[in-house]
Amino acid sequence: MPGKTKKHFGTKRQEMAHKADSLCKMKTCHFSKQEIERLLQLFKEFTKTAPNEVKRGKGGIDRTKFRDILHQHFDMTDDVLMDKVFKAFDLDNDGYVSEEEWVLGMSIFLKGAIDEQSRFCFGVYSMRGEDGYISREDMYLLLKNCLVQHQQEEDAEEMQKDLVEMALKKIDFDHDGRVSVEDYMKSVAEESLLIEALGPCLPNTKTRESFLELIADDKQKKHRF
Ligand SMILES: [Ca+2]
Ligand SMILES: [Ca+2]
Repeated sequence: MPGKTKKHFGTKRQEMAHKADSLCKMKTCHFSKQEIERLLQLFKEFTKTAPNEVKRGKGGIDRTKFRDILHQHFDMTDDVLMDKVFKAFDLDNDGYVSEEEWVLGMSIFLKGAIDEQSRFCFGVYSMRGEDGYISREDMYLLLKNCLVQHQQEEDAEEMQKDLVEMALKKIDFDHDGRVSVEDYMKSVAEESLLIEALGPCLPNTKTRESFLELIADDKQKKHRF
């Protein structure tokens, strides 16, 4: 019956508005209520093909889908880093990015203050959940992809080691041979370019702008054009 469908639709809208409202009030959320509603709509689209339990509110965006989103909307290509960004979004570590994790993660990713973003990048690089530091070994693995394949392997290995020592010198603020979150945040506060020192894990200006445009509320859109 058409009446029934309409009522159902209305309830869903209300539910979303209510959710957006409570997320909007959170201190760490930098979005307007309408932007959050757009983000929740996108979330719904991204999980459209997900199994029923996800649709019922458990789970959310899985690793593969999240990687697609980062690739499509944020030009990211490095699978290893994209998986780490996914882990940084998946705060409760259940293998899915939930609605709340999606909105709060995007808030840092797109609109975070420098200290929020450097903490986020540290989380990406430090492989959260282990010892809480970025070690020489972690840095070696992260920076490996930055170097173009060298003809002689021995030379390449030397270059990688040099690169790690150089990077460590810059971001190991207290010089104890490993990078803590404090080291990292102090280094970035002194030199903001260091924020993505170990590989791209934030949107660039172009992709940030176009994603914000995608979720902009109508008022802002009119203002812009
Ligand atoms: Ca999760
Ligand atoms: Ca240190």
